[in-house]
Parts: sequence; structure tokens; C-alpha cells
Amino acid sequence: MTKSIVTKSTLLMIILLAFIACDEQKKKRVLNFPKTDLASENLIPKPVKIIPTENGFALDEFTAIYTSQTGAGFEEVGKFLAEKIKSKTNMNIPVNVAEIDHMETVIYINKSDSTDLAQPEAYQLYITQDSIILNSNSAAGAFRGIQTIRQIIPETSNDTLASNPIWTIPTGKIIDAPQFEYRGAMLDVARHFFSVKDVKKFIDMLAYYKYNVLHLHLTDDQGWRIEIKSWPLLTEVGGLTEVGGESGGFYTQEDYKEIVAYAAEHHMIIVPEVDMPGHTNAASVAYPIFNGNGKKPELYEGTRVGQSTFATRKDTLYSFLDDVIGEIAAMSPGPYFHIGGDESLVTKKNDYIYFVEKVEKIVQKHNKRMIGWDEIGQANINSTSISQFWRHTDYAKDAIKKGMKVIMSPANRAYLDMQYDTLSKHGLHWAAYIPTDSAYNWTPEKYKGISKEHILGIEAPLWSETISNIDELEYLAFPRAIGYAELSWTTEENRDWENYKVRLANQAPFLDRMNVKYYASPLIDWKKSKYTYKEIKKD
Ligand code: TNX
Repeated sequence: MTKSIVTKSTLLMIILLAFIACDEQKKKRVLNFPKTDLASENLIPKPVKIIPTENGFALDEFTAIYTSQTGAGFEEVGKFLAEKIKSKTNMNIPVNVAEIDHMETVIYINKSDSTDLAQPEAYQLYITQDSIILNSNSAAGAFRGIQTIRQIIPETSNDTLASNPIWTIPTGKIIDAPQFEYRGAMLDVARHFFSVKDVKKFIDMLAYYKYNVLHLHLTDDQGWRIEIKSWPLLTEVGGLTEVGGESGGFYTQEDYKEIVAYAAEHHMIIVPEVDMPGHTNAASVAYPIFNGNGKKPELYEGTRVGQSTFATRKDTLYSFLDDVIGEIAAMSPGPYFHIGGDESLVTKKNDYIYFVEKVEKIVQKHNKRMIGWDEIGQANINSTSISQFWRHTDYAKDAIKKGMKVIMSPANRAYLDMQYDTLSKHGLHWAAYIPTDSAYNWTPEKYKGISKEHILGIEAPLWSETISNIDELEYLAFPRAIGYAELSWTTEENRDWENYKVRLANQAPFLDRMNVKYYASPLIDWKKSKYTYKEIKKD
């Protein structure tokens, strides 16, 4: 087994070296490229450094992909790239095929141990006329690198002297790595349920912009959306409803595993959230013994918050939660488990603190780091737990005093469910109106005096009180989620609204090809858009 791997990878290496060395053969075609400029490509997020060399690499039917055979996951990254090239250009590019009749250009995805690439998810691209070499230390870094390649393949082929269609890629060098290790979006599947297919499409879009986290808000007053085998009524009863009176829905454990696996193929993790001790009406309808608000729980389809609580002093509650957290943790390979903890308005403060401290232990027992909304900063919890800052600066700072890291999601800047302006078809505006520029134009690295060293990353939450299908989801998420991708990845000195705005305008052909029903903000001069601002105003 080992022997055959070595033989195969040696063979590929020989082919590659022969290819790189053999100049005579390669120059068979005279390609008439206009001068290119890698630096003016519409890359989002903007890379750390781009050094253009003004030539062209020809991606065409004579291109082949080779990958490291020894680095775990590299071949899959190569296959992923081939699949995306196929859907953009309709060409079948071979991956790690040893014998090719007529090969002109090569994309080589290489595992490199260079110290330049020590930072997680770092990658470097060297693009010359006949080869693209993508170096990374890990498959995750290589995966981020191929998103850059995808973004610089033009939407259409160009005319050259060659007889076959050619997609010209500008030559040069790109050096890149993310500024934050946690780059997330959240989807609330509790207020309205979204199918596995919808979630996968959202993952497709997020991965293209180098996100690595999708947080799923799996439970709330209006619905419980994840099957728990040891407590079946959670979904059988608690999954029946959603906001507005439509029937709800839930993920079976198989569905959830399918989402987790799909995320993993995109080098993303799922952060599962069970929101508690408030936001627990659906669970309490299923198992009234855990209800702590003194009222008879009934299924709820409205949008008020802060009415429900678990009975936090009941010991049986914690064996129930041990089962729930245990089952979900076992299906979630990521390091985090989110316990919610927000807006527990009818839980007494002492009871709330008691609850968070007990639940932290359960989360740790299942080998996960606890994340909670910023209110958890009131409890005496461990420095390995994480506070998600959404509203209360003081609580976030309390968490920092305990040595905890913070995820930045301030509602007035980072909430995808806030309306763009007074004309927005969907969304709320309790925290702010967030037009496309104000979503981008802020500095999460030093927001409200929280400094970068305390920040794990950024997350843009999409609450679903006002949206019930994928088109509405996309209207609120895009284009703003593209801006949050850049805030998470690109450092402050490398960001600039005027420059970003042009790159964003040029995402339109991709968004249209993906059939994403984005909001065509009038602040952006969209390159080509099916949806005009006038059309939006008319509905
Ligand atoms: C506040 S943000 C909430 C959610 C709502 C959201 C609507 C947070 C931790 N809690 O329950 O869905 O506002 O914008």
C-alpha cells in the first residue's frame, strides 16, 4: 500500500519536473495575450500581497491538475477545483492522471513545509505562463487558495490565436493568510426552518469567500430542529411549528451529518447551538417537566423574545442536557458547542449564572469549547470558553477579564437580518439599518475598545423571523456577507471601501450564475445584474 503511494507520487513528481524543465515542447502554441494585471483582479477577500508579472496563463483543454499525494486531503482539493472549473467552463480537467497525450499547462497543488506558510490556512500562488503552483502547509490552506484561483478564472473565454477556447489567468504571485481564525456566518433555522439543500447552497457561497464556520441556531421558542434520539419529543412535538403558522421541520441526525460532511468538504465547521436557558419554549412544550416560567407551555408561532426559561435548579435538567449535548457533540467534529445564553429575561440572575456554570462543565465533558452570547460573561467560567459579542460591551469585557476570547457580532454592524434601509422587503431594524457600506465600513479589530488580541474572529448572524425561503435568505445575506468575509480575512490597512466597492460590483456575474437573489444595493455599480434597484423598489 505504502509502496504504491510512493510509486505513484514519485511518478507524478517526475512528470511535473519533466514538464517544468521541458521548455521546447511547451512553447508550441503562440498565444497572443494582452497585458494582464493580477493586482486589479476582483478578489474578495483581498489577499495580503499581489505581485503581478503581466503575462497570461492559459487554462484550456490542455491543462492538467496535479496534487500532492502524501498531504492529507490535497487530492480532494484538486478534484474540487476540477469540478468548479467544469461548472464554469464546461471543460474536464484531469486530476492526477499520469499519462496525458497533450498537456500544455499545469496546476500543481503542493504541500509545502516552508516556514512562510506556518500560519493556519496560509497559501501562496505562483502563476507563470505555463504553470500555477499553489503551495500550502495544509489542505485547508490549499482549499482557500483554490477559491482565489476560481475567482481569477474569467467568466468567459477569450479570443487568441489558438483554435480552442482559452480562459486567461493573469500571471504573478499571491501571498495570503487570514487575519482571524474564526470567520463565520450564522443561520437561524429555528424561527423558520431551512432545508438541507438551502443550507448547502449557503455553504457553497460562504466557502467561495473563504468563510470557515457556519453556526446553526438549531433551537428556539418557535421550534426544535435537531433530532435527539434519547428525547424524541423534542422534534416530534417541538419541531412542528415555526413563525407565522406554517409547519416547521427538523433535521434527522442523518440530515445533520450530511450538512456537517458537506461543510467539511468545504473546509468549514458547523457550530451547533442549543439556545438556553431562555428561548426554550419548544423544548418545554415537548417535556414540560423542564419548564421554569410557571406557565403551561404551548407551541408558539410569534416573534416575541424573553418569555421562556428552563427550570435551572432541577437536577434532572442537567442529565437531559448531558444527553442532548452529548448526541450533538458526537456528530460535530468542530471544537465548539454554542449554548446560546441570550435574553433569558425570566430567569433569575443567580439561576442564570448557576445554569451557565453547570452547562459549561457538560460541554467540556463532551470535549468541546463552550461559546455563548455575551450575557454568559456574567458567570464564573473558564478562559477556554468564548463570548459572542452581540450587544453588551460590558459583558464582553467581563469575558475578556476572565481571559476568554470574543467573537465579534455587534448587532448594529454585523447582523444580516437588519434591513438595508426603510425600503427593505425583509428584515428588522431594532439595532440599526445596515446598508452595504456601513456593513463594511467599521473596524472589528478595535470596536468598542476590544482589541485584536482578544478576538477569535467575526460572525454575521442571520435571524429568520422575517425570512422563510432561500430567496429571502439571499436577499438579506448578499451582498453584506461578502463584506464580512473581507473584514474577517483582510487586515485593516488593506481594506478600503472605494476599492472594495468595485470588486463587489464585479461579483454580479458569479452571483447570477449561482442564481443568488442578492439585493442589488444602489450604492454599487453592479457589473451586470439581473436585478435593478428600480425593480426592487417596484415590488
Ligand atoms: C436578538 S441576537 C436575538 C434573537 C433575535 C434577534 C433578531 C440574540 C443573541 N438574540 O433572538 O432573533 O435579536 O434580530
